[in-house]
Amino acid sequence: MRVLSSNLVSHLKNHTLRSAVVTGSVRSQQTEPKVTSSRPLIANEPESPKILTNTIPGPVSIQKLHQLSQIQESGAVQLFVDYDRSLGNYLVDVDGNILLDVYTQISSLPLGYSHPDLLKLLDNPQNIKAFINRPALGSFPGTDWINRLNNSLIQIAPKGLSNVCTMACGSCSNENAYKAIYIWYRNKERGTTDFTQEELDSCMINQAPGCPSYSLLSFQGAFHGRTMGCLATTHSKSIHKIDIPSLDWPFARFPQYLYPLEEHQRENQEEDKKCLEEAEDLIHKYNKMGKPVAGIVVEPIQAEGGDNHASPEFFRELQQIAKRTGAALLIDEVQTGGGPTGKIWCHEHFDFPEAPDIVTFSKKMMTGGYYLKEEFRPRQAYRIYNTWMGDPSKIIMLEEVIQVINRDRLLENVKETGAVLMKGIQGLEQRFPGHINSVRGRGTFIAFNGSDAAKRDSIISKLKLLGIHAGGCGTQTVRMRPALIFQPHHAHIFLDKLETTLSGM
Ligand code: PSZ
Repeated sequence: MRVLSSNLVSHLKNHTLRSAVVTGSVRSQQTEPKVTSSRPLIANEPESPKILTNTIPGPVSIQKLHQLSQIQESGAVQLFVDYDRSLGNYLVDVDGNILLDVYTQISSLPLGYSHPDLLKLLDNPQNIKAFINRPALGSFPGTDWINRLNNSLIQIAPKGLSNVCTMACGSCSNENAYKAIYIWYRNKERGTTDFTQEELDSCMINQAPGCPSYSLLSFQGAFHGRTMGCLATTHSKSIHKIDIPSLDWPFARFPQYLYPLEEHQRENQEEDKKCLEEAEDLIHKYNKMGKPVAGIVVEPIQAEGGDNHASPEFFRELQQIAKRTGAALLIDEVQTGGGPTGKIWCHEHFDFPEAPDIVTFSKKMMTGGYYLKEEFRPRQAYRIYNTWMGDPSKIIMLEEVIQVINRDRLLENVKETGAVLMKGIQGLEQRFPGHINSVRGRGTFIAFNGSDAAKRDSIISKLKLLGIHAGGCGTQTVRMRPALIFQPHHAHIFLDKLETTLSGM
């Protein structure tokens, strides 16, 4: 294996700081911010959080939770939201509490709540028809569908990926992308010949050769969804997997870095190397076992698993392993895509010499789906297909989201705000090393660890009572997932409340 000449530090932890310095927009430099920091992006947004109840969820949420529990399992419900009153970065709950939302519906609101430009879409009668006439897109696309795709998904396609397939959610994007990989792999093996009768017959009884014993390599700590195929590649929490039959597919260790990165370069490079060797060894092992590895699936930042980062060198070498072993490389950008890392696609930070084979998305992209190289298109219709194949109304919204991102320079805003957050949390880490550690991130996609799981949980619940709605991931991580309209003045409110929380511990 190529020796890794990584400089993790320059690419990861300080990434946000460095990029902000380059644009001259860090507050401490006292230069006039170049971007949007002084001008609120959302008119009439609340100025600060306001908490009215002694507990969150408050009494109204609790009462509704009780009612909902009569109808369905509701253990994951945190609170009920008043979406009429929620605006911008502020979520208003049914008890009237106003919370600064840095979790944003599990990282899925690009422009926060009730963005005026999205609301305006409903003034256009043409759009209303698109909202109420949901087509079976794979068979009956509308007149404007091609334009819509060109103005949205194609406009922001990762370099080198010219094809796109829309889907409803993240899991179904991954699930279908896995199928695209298997079809591609089998085509390579089969050459140009058609399916044999034996293949056609055996697939009907779930047997080889029609259903080949291919596998997909994933990573420990990964989250790719909860549907059957995806679940075989998800390794974040046992509660997601328990009782569900799974597949014998290989999974390798994902790097676990020591922080601060600048003090652990050697160990972390070593960690990259070990994980990459394990991945390549596993692929060879499974290939020999008769379960050829057709693809590798990986998140650019393992999100649910605890915001685990790996270096650009790790990802570039992983791509080389895929090439050497004939496997496809799928980058799951469901949580990282759409701008929170300061680029539309997180993998753009990795400087891949060529595009990954498939990139899946959902969440901030409004629609699910995946980009693919043309060779990953099945040659026959209906092999990757479902009723809706996405939803044109989501594409109309995405089109608008992209325009707002460009007009309001939201990627610059993310970098600038990310730098403020990173600097502030690092400062708090230095003051409260017994409470938090391992601050890391790109853009506003930032996380830090509590000293243990209980401390993390306590930080999140104390923050909530101070009006900050934050989320956790992994075993002891607090994650920041604000909208792209989260500005430096919001970051300062967050930092202030985090400081109060940590001081009181
Ligand atoms: O709390 C949780 O466990 C959740 S709920 C949704 C997610 C985690 N994440 C969704 C997700 C993801 O983060 C990555 C990287 N890949 C795929 C998925 C699945 O997307 P959905 O939830 O849209 O099916």
